[in-house]
Amino acid sequence: MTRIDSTTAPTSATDAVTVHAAGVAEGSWWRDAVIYQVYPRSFADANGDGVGDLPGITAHLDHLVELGVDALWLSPFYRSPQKDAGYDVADYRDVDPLFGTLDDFDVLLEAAHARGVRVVVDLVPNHTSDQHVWFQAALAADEGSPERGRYLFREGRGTGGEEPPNNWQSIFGGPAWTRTTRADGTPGQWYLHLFDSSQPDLDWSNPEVRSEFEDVLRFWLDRGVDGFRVDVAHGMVKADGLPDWDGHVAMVDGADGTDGTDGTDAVNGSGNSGPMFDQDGVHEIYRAWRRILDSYDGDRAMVAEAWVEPLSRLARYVRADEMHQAFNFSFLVAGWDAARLRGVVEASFRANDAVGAPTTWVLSNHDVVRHASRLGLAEPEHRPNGLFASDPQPDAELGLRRARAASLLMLGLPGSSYVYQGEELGLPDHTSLDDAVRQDPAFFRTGGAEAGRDGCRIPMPWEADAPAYGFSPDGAAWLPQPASYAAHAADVERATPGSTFDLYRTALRVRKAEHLGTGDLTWLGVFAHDPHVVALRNRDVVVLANLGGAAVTLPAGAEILVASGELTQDAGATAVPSDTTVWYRA
Ligand code: TEU
Repeated sequence: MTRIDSTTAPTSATDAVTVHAAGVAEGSWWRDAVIYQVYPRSFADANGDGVGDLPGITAHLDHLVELGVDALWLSPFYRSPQKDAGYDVADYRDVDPLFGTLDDFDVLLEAAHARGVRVVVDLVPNHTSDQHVWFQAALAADEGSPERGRYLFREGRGTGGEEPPNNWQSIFGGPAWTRTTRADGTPGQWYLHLFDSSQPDLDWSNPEVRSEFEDVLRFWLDRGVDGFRVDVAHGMVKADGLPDWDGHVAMVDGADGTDGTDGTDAVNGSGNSGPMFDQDGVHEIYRAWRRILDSYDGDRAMVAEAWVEPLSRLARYVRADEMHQAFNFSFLVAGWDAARLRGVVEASFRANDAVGAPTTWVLSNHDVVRHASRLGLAEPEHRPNGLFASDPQPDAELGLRRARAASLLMLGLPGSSYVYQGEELGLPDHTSLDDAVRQDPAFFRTGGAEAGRDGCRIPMPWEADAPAYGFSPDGAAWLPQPASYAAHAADVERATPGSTFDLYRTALRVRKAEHLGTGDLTWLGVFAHDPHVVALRNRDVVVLANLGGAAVTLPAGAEILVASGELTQDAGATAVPSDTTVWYRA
């Protein structure tokens, strides 16, 4: 058992990480905001078609107010054939009938604002749907036409052009090129799609593409949104000539986000360093967008979804004249390892301090196995793209215990945190979905080798005893919910002291009262190299996560503010058991 007392817990100056955030105006809402991701198709279904919708979100806003979040980020609800769950946009200025109408959006925005909750919408600029008028016009137009010039059409290689223009692979599996057919039935040019073939990539060297998206930004800013989450923000600009690349196009997997200079693992550079990612030219786009946002009142903000490492490269997206935030996926992939977590936290602050930006933290979203399941896997640092029923199943109890501890660690860090719908209920993934109901294009494009992301996109359980756990009025649900969701239903959790909802609600209240989001960080020296404990001081609060097997005894008189699990007693002193995080004042 490790014991902390005043003699063994020095906090030397070298352990302090000052969070400068020099580029942030005093009082900027996003600097320390807790932002809740709503995945509209799975949040709440008001009209009974089995797919969530905007009126469903409006009807459940009080859940979010009770939770205490500052803002919502809505995944795409725009007109779309839904080939990639709305990340294939056919009309950037309209709501898909599946989700409601523009009026429904205005009602939601007003209702959120009336409750003091900001609203961030998703912008998908790397690609459109193949049903977008631009792409339809491009297919109908001649090779070399201005219509084709908005996308990346190229001649094939080989004598008859039968080979793709380069060797790039789609992130969802298979080639990143699809060949078109001419009006006369003969094969024509190829077009690039980093994702599904229904998601053709735009050519961002074309000024018309730039001005169109600037106009889309204004459309939503004029409606009153508080900001944008920018999809694939690292992918819009491709290297000149679209050169071949033998790397593997994938999400970062198992890297630790540091730049390798602090003694931890070097960067896993295979993921996103290819000619389609993180090109220098992308930053000029964000500078132009920043000027537009700054021309509006109300402190509008942008967050980059950029799977970029090391963190010093990611920090370039949050330079003072670019984005406000970038998702810290290095934290998400750090697994459940004290040294790695400390390394990522420290590297994050150092990288962002260098550009005067605050940090963000995230553990789950609609693209990854939820952390309540991920941290229950035998190797939590390895992040499969979904799970099959035939895979080794996560330990649900261990996963939830660790997830609660991980969340309380995250929420105790200075900066802004993202919470994915359902994590406040401790939801696991559906890890045994029938393949017949899967919808993620990644499942199909990998020929079933990857399960894909459906398991983390299961409709929310609102009421334990209602059909579809209250997701829809008559029990319809676009994906089946596992039986385990009954115990996690919001009505049960809201009323149960010590539930995961109760933990998040308490943590958010204390976080706000103690101003932890704008604090600084000092590592507790006694644990600075501990293989099992992450312990830091943020303002007057100590955040201590015990990832090891043995309990950690707290100093006498420690005033417990919130704990992710039951604490124990050790000779009259409070002790933190395995896989538990505590906030205390000492
Ligand atoms: O994700 C971008 C991205 O890199 C991830 O999609 C990741 O590679 C993928 O989830 C691996 O399975 C964004 C969105 O978050 C995602 O939902 C979209 O499918 C994708 O862009 C295309 O728009």
